[in-house]
Amino acid sequence: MKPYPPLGLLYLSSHLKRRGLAVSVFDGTFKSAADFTALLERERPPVVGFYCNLMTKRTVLRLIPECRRAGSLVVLGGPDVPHYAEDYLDHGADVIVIGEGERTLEELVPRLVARPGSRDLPDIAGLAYRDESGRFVRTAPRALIPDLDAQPFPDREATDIGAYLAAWRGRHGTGSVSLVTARGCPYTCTWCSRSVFGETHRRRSAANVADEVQLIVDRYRPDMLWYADDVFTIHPGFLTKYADEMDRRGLRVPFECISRAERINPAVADTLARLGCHRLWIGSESGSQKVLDAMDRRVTVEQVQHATRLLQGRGIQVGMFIMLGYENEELSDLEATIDHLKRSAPDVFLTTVAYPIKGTPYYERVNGRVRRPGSWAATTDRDLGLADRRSRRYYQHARRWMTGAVAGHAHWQAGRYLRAARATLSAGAGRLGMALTSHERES
Ligand code: B12
Ligand code: SF4
Repeated sequence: MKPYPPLGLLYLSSHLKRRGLAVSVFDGTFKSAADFTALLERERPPVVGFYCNLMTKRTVLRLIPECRRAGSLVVLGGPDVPHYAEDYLDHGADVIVIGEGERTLEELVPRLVARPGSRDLPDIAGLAYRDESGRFVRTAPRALIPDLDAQPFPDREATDIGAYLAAWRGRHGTGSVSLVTARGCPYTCTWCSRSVFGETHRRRSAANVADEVQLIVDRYRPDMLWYADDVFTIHPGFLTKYADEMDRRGLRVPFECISRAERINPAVADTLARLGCHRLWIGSESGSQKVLDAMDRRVTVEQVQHATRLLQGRGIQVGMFIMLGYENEELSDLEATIDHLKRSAPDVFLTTVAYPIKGTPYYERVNGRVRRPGSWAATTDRDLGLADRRSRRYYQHARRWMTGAVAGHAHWQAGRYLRAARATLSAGAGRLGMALTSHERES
């Protein structure tokens, strides 16, 4: 229950409206499939576009036939489509948009509306489709939008931000709104999908971002912001300018963001505190340098621990993402991660078992051993396993071990001995489970 609206769709909506196209957004977060069907039947839109990522894929595949029954053409975009374009076309999509959607849709939609039956689209960059003879066509790559400041802000009025804030406040007492200050990340972490923006980085100016925040504050009065950038502190010069700009306007809204440990130094931590950062998430991933290097994370375990101290010393909470089950991870690497978590004491950490997303270097590395536990349509890349990796059950136990050991340590340090004992027992049960399942493999 920390929902955010789909920013990509809201960007597409504002862009297309500015170009004079009639667009409406169906945001499914608080709605049902029946609401969508009713809308389809009422409006019968000539073109329906869907945002496809690992989470929306199955719903999209379920709704495509309904769109076709209503006489709508189906266009798909988002991070999951570039590497599965043919599969999506085989499951009923008419056209796939690869990369940023704004300019591609601006050219594509009028063409589809004017000639719905035609698939003569080779001059529109950023597409994949089957031509009239059934041949798979991929057009030239779409150039990235050079000036993000020239783009309109996301069309938040096209969805119900009030419903999002109400959901947040009902559950957490505070309401949050998301925005992005940049697009793309130039780093090369092996498991990360950069299928939309590539390995590029473009950013908006400090004044342009502050204008958007001013608008968000005036219109929606959130208690918090979520900067959904890949690496919020990637550019220290931007951060300082942005903090100055916000100060000048008397704007200070608490926020959460994600960054990288080596992009945090004392000056950056001071600026984050000045801006109102309440929690910063770090992709810490592992306490084993061997595993971090294999992931091409380009960061050291010590840098993560140092950044955590710098941030917590300024009252900023630290959240960490931890990944289990990466290539060649041994028991000693898991032990190193527990040790790292005890030393750095993040305020919260979340664990994921590594999964190879198609198109990533990790996927390429393990390809051949990738196992899909069902048909392509019934599964997503989140379900992909590796032939000789330890079983899911093993990693469930490893999670229990990790969370129990780290919590036990923290309780012990704080003198909460009963809770420390309980957590340590839970860790022991996890460790035992690992021993009992260490012979199991995924498939
Ligand atoms: C913020 C974020 C989150 C947030 C909030 C999500 C939200 N509702 O806003 C949280 C933390 C909850 C989250 C969770 C997860 N996320 Co996430 N997330 C992001 C992140 C960092 C930013 C998304 C964003 O706003 N981008 C900015 C907009 C402008 O870009 P965009 O959405 O891609 O839209 C553009 C194009 O894709 C295209 N487009 C989009 N839709 C459409 C539709 C049509 C019809 C067309 C033509 C074009 C088009 O045009 C848009 C404008 O140019 C992205 C990485 C990234 N930088 O995009 C990952 C990312 C989307 N997440 C990802 C993943 C894997 C997840 C999780 C599954 C992780 C997990 N293990 O649990 C969960 C799933 C949660 C869920 N229910 O969806 C992957 C998706 C990979 C994939 N192949 O699908 C990404 C790409 C990260 C990565 N690099 O691997 N995520
Ligand atoms: S995980 Fe983060 S830092 Fe690494 S490539 Fe992806 S977005 Fe960039």
